[in-house]
Amino acid sequence: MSKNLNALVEAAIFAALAMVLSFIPDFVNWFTPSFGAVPLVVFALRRGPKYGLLSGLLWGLMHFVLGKVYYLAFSQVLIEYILAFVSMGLAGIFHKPFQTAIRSKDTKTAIITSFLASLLAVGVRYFWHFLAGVIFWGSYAPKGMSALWYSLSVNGIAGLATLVLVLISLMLLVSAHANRIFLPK
Ligand code: 218
Repeated sequence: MSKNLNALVEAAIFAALAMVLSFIPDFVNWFTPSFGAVPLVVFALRRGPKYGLLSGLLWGLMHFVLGKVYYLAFSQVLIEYILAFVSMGLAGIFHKPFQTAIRSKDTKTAIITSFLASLLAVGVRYFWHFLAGVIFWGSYAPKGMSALWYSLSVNGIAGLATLVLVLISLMLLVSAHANRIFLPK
């Protein structure tokens, strides 16, 4: 298989993996971390931003196919299921310094660059959810709480929880099987 095709197939596989993990937990709770963020950041660091953004887009689109879209408005869906999920691929911007560090067995630099990649990807994604929260989800706020504070607390907690989850996972993967996971043959 050509290198290109290999990366495309992997983009679809990692998006599917992310989508499966999005079913944990199987009830609606906007505070819970996004488990699917783990394979998506791993893939973006493995293949770079172009394929990472594509995989994020596929992950977002799968929500439509599987009926997992929470629809309040067209622009809200565009922000939360296209822009937000595509943003996860931004982690791939760090794939060159990250891969150089893995190749030279510089675990410390690899972990630092993977942390920056995660911070960027998860940060940008949850910024979109925060924005959508302020504009569209304000009526769900508890009585007396402003839409801004409600969105900041909900998406701040979910974003931080996601970030912690991704950071711990990357630390384990980078220190255990980095070459096999992050360096394509
Ligand atoms: C305050 C608030 N509540 C709910 C949402 C919707 N939201 C939050 C996080 C992630 C996702 C994508 C599906 O996992 C959605 C739709 C919000 N933005 N703000």
